[in-house]
Amino acid sequence: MKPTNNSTLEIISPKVRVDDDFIETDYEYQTSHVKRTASGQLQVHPQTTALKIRTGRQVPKLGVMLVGWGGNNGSTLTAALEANRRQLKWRKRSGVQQANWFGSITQASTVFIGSDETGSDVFVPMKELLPMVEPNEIVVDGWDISNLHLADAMVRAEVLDVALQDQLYEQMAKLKPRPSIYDPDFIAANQLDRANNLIKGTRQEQYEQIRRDIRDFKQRTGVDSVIVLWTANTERFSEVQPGLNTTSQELLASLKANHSEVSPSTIFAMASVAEGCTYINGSPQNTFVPGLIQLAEEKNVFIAGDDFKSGQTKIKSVLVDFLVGAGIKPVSIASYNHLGNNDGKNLSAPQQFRSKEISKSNVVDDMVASNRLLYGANEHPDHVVVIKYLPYVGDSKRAMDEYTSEIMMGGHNTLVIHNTCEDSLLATPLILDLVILGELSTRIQLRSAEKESAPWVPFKPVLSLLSYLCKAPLVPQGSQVVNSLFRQRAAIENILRGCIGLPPISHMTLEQRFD
Ligand code: NAI
Ligand code: DG6
Repeated sequence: MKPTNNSTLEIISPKVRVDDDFIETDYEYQTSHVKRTASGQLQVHPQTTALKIRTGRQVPKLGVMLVGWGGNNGSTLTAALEANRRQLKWRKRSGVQQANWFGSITQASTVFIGSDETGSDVFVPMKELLPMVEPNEIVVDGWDISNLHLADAMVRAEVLDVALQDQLYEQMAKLKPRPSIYDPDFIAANQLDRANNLIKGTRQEQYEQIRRDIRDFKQRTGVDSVIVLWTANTERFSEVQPGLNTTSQELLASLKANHSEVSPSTIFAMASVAEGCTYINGSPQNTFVPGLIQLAEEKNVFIAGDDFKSGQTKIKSVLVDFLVGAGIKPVSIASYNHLGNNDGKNLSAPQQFRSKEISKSNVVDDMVASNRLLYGANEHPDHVVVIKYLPYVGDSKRAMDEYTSEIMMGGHNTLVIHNTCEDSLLATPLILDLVILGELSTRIQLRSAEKESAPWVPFKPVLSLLSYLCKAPLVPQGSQVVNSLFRQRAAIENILRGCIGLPPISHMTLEQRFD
């Protein structure tokens, strides 16, 4: 069985069946259930569950609607899609550069498959594991409170080389963001001069307009499915209160009553869910108030977020995992950022900074909690996050981190990291992965193999599989938040492997360690 038509991979297994519609596997899911006894003993019960997993093979024509389309990320994604589609090349001082998707796990990373007869490891591109949306086929549209067309938005962003911008300008000038919802109470006051492309009316009327926009996009382009993704400015947190937004009914009533605490991003998410479209939040604010989560659950529509995990936080979710896993105790983490793009300008306002501070700060919690040999029950490393707006550096964000850890016998180890990069060139490939993996997730279902009549079930509406790409992963109620990048990636790889009948990667390599 070849998982995709152009895959170099062929699975030879009686447990995998393929027809025109599905790849179906018989899968033994092995896990351990732990019980705590009254005396504090941990009883571990290894469990094996017989499952069937199936993945739809028909890849839809995917439309992506970006909220904040004319921003640095939105314009860079649009330019990158076009540049890759046309396989553009351009001259830089250092030579000729070709369009690529570096930084995307689906497009530019490989997955370990097994060892060959010489004992060498064999890897294949992640995108060859299962049928996935091809970036060149994605159709983009979106909204922005600024009316600049996408070519001028790309120029304003100052992210891409000018020689590339020149090749894209004419095409991108044809793309114009739809008017959007502007509420100056939610984003920084310094964004006012961009706000010239607005949907007027009450919140209910704005919601109806967004729903019409989604339907209009579908109808004009003929896309089969749409994902809506927020890459607009970071909003302040909205209040969460009984009577306002703690249930779906409350939220719908608050929308109708034009309640001032229903944020633009929550209106977009409500409209997206009502249209049956997956909604992804690339910013830190609490768009997903409890009433919104309930709405998504009632409609069985995916929601995922929060906040792209692109640079400093990604490293943190590797480094702290490594330190704690090595039995070393991080005791102080200081993270400074300065950047000069519009994101930095918006984050220079206290309430918007606070949203980002929260999302950047919780990232070490689960790793600290995993090791009670190092940390007491309420003990936590000191952790500060500072962000400063420095216009001159533009999109070239500087992130400086100092990690101090306690090592043996009261010794100390301090690591200092300085990270400079174009922020939007790290975030854009994540947007691509979010929509590709988000779409793929709609085609994966599993069921118990024990009863023939057991129904196929999809992932829960809160799509935690995308945690790898998010700073503050939203997970279903009662599930554990996992921030460790290694564990997040392992979840993606092993689920994709399970879909084609391969076991999880254990790295045991017993065949190489025993005769
Ligand atoms: P940006 O400021 O360049 O773009 C945001 C765009 O959203 C602007 O064009 C603005 O006019 C528009 N906008 C604001 N409110 C809107 C609304 N209600 N409806 C429609 N459009 C609206 O910011 P950038 O750099 O593109 O980042 C976007 C978001 O992604 C920010 O919230 C940022 O914090 C978040 N993010 C960015 C990362 C990165 O590495 N670039 C990583 C993690 C998160
Ligand atoms: C300042 O940190 C600006 C932010 O928007 C970040 O650039 C963005 O959230 C990326 O953060 P990180 O921690 O993943 O590098």
